[in-house]
Amino acid sequence: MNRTDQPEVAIIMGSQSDWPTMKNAADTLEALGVSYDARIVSAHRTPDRLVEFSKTAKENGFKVVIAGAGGAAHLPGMAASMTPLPVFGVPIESRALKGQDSLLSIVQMPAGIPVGTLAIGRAGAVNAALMAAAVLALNNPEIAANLDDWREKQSQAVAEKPVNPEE
Ligand code: RP5
Repeated sequence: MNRTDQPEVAIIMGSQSDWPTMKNAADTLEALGVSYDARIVSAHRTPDRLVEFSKTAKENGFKVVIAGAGGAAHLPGMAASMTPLPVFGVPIESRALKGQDSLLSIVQMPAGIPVGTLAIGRAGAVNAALMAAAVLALNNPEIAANLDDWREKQSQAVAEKPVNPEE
């Protein structure tokens, strides 16, 4: 569910088909009490929407952008070229090349316009949200405390000894 009260993080993705992956970023932000807005913005299919979003993202109140795309994944880099906000890129696991195409397209930005690139797929989406929260936590004690709690719960959830699957 999107939170609409002045969202701090924009989650953008190239296609509806990216949502099952990018929802992991949304769910993680939700768990950390970070407001977000999620929308489909395709570098190839909706270039005007990309320009409009990117050029107004900062003035619209966003502080961080998370951009997920697959294949020839231009979305994060193009968005980064048109906004001064930090952009974290999530390579979607593509069918043909298992996301290696997405990863290389996003990570290999030429010097001058950075995209903070995360891992392929779910791990990247979750970690992009954690990175966004860490950025916001620098100036937001509530998010900082939520992030500390989240990490503490993660540690507590790890058993000290492995169990056999059949037990
Ligand atoms: C990219 O093309 C999207 O980010 C998506 O990962 C990929 C495939 O899109 P669909 O053909 O599934 O819409 O722009």
